[in-house]
Amino acid sequence: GHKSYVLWFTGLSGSGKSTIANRVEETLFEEGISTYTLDGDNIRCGINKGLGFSEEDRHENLRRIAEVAKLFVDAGIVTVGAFVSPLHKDRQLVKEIIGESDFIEIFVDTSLEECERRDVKGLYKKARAGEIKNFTGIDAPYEKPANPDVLIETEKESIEEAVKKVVTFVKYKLGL
Ligand code: GGZ
Repeated sequence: GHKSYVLWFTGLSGSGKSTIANRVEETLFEEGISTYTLDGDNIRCGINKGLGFSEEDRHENLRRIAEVAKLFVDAGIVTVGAFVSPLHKDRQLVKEIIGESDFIEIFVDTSLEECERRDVKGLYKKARAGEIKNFTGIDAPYEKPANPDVLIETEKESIEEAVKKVVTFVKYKLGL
């Protein structure tokens, strides 16, 4: 088997991280690499049911995700995580739990203006109207990673280019 990594996507809601993460997983899978994706759908509805979006709950959400990701990596699976993970200290904790040498940080840098313009799920509108509290970018902070392993600027590059960039980096790390 190959060495394994956690590919940790961080970025605003609507930044495109899930879309890119899913295509990266597909591509790696097609190349015969075992992968698994952790995201809000399989985590916040399951083991983290009941956690909300306060700073404390996000911290606990991310801590548990990191522990789960670590188990997957120990099992030899390239593990993709796509979470807003807005605070530097929480991403730092995630990295420490997983282990720095197994952790690849990918910053999907899409401006708040663009995320709000896209507003795929209508959440920004609700947040502006005060119907959702503690919404990242509106009334909760997003701290940009200072030194991500991969930087994706969705307003300057296509999804295909972004996916290729991540896949190339990961394959290089895997020695493939
Ligand atoms: C941010 C929220 C919020 C608030 C619901 N703030 O675009 P989405 O819908 O699918 O992705 C967002 C997701 C964020 O969950 P995470 O587990 O990734 O967050 S964190 O890492 O901060 O724990 C969004 C939706 O949940 N959502 N309320 N208040 N995003």
